[in-house]
Amino acid sequence: MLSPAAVASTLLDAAESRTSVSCFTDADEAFDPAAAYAAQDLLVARRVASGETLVGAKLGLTSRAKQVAMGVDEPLYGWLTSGMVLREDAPLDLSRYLHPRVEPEIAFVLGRDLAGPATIVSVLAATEWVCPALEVIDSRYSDFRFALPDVIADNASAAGFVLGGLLREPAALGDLRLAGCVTRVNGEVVATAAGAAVMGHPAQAVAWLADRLGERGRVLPAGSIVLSGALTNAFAVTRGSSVDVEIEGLGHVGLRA
Ligand code: OOG
Ligand code: MG
Repeated sequence: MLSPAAVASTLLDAAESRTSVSCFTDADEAFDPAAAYAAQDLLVARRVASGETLVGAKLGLTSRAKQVAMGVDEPLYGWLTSGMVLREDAPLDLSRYLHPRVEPEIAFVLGRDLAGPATIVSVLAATEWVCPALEVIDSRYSDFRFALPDVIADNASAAGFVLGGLLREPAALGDLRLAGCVTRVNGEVVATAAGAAVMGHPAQAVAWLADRLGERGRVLPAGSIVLSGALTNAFAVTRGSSVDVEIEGLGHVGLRA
């Protein structure tokens, strides 16, 4: 039986050295989501102990597009730390990643604590701002292939994120389910979607997270940034490439590598 501490160390070392590791589920059939979240907790705690701060949380695999692409049919969550904060005006430093991919997301910034059980209504009531975001994901597993417990332990492939566009108060938003999303790579449209791609409504994904945390006696604190999960598949980034996303009502967010 793999210990959560050994799993966390292996993944932290892999991230540090930008090398890939093989899936833990290949070696140990008993490595399940509960064991994987225990490893994730330790991994995030070590990042915090080494000087990073917790800035929020992320949902993963909340859209059908992502679940099909990754071959995993359930959502998961992970944590965002200060070391993952990126800027739109600074080129993405590719040397920090192994095989980075970028994906379009809708971000929520909480003005109040959010506890489960939550609903779309309670999430929007606790939300101060909604804005467009790009997430940089980078898997520590070879070929970006994993089963659900592996990617949970790997903090949901979290590697970086940038918030952009307009900061919109929930009350000033139109229907987020119908918000169109256009993603361009090097100026070319590569994917289109609408907010409903994420669990029917992106706030539903945040409610799912609050419920999962509630089961573990945890609350999402005011000030948290929550990425609700990619609306479309992710796109590999290489030197010189640009990714631009526009979400109706929320504006533009972009990254250059
Ligand atoms: C897992 C993380 C997925 C999302 O937004 O769906 C994710 C992965 O695809 O590596 O962040
Ligand atoms: Mg994501």
